[in-house]
Amino acid sequence: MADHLKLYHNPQSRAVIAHWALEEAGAEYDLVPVDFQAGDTRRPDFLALNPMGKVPTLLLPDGTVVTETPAIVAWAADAYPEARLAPAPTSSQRGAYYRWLFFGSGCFEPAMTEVMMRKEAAPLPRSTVGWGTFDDVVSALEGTLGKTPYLLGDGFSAADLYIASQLSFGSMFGAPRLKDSFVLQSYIERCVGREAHRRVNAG
Ligand SMILES: N[C@@H](CCC(=O)N[C@@H](CS)C(=O)NCC(=O)O)C(=O)O
Repeated sequence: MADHLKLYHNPQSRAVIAHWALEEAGAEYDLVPVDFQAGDTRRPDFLALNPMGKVPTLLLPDGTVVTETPAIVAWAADAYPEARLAPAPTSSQRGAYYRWLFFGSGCFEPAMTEVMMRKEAAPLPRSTVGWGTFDDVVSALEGTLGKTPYLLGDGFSAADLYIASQLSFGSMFGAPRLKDSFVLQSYIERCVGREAHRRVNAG
């Protein structure tokens, strides 16, 4: 059993999103460095925690393991309600909150993988793949964020933390449209300008 939360982490990975979420939540945690080059993710003790051999992986004090970045983000938001990162389950905003969290993993991430890693290939069939096209995904985000500063309106939530992180990675890796979108770039700036994100970046 761990005494604190333990976040298995690598600074060049999606684990920085989970790290930001724990910092926003005000959680006490230890970062456990995971060295990809040294093969840490393929070691039996790590695979026993996460058979996918991936970070982020979060170990709770009671021995529960949480994997998958949006699950860790959502867990942190609910486990530390005083940080106000998620609307209450009964709030009228809860549906939109789920929508955008799942949009991040179910639409943005695979759409970006397709557009960045299958550049030469014909697009996958729009009506069959769950994300339609990368253009559809970007337009959906721009449509909402062109009207309100955050996905749920005026207030930041864990859904923004996840989506802004993905948009920021996508911009960094040169995904189409993102860098040229004033709406999306100002949204990223608003989100990553938060104190908790600065603390994570400062190491
Ligand atoms: N579905 C996972 C993906 C996690 C993932 O792909 N992590 C990569 C780094 S960004 C990783 O751990 N790679 C190391 C490896 O596969 O050995 C999530 O959303 O957290």
